[in-house]
Amino acid sequence: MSNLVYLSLGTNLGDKIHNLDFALVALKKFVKINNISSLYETEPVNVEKQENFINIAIEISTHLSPSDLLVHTQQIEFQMGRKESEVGKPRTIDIDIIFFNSMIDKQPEIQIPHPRAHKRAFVIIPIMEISPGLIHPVLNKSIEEISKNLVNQKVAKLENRSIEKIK
Ligand code: PH2
Ligand code: MG
Ligand code: MG
Repeated sequence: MSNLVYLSLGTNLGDKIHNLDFALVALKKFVKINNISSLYETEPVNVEKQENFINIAIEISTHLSPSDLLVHTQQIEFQMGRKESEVGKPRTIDIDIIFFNSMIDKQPEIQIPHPRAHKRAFVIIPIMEISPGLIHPVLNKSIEEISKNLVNQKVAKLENRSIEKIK
């Protein structure tokens, strides 16, 4: 059975649009990408002063399990120069699994839905663009409803830029 999964991608180091492009090309080799949000410029949340991020959300279909998908996304992160020690540091790419069907799974190594997603406009606003009616399986609220609590976080849609290679 194919799984419907939402991923959040973020970058705030180097050529950010190139980084997103590179990650999407890599992802496309093992999952089907159904939809890609616009690019959003976002202020860094919960990290010491650093450059703004560009964040996007994508919807994918995959036969992979959550843990196998995580292995693949982490491989891309490491291939793109991520180091284990980089928690809270600027990064070329961060790929987070946000929703996996309507699964609820709280293991130490992988938590679905992503436990902080609903508090972060940089995750929710891009997902809202591609799937506003999607229901958060823990909160039992739509993404659109959740977004109403996040109005004071700065998230700016980049109107005239997009990911060229994939779209
Ligand atoms: N990722 C973080 C911490 N803070 N802030 C923004 N704006 N975008 C991110 O992707 C982001 C963040 C940890 O993964
Ligand atoms: Mg993250
Ligand atoms: Mg991550």
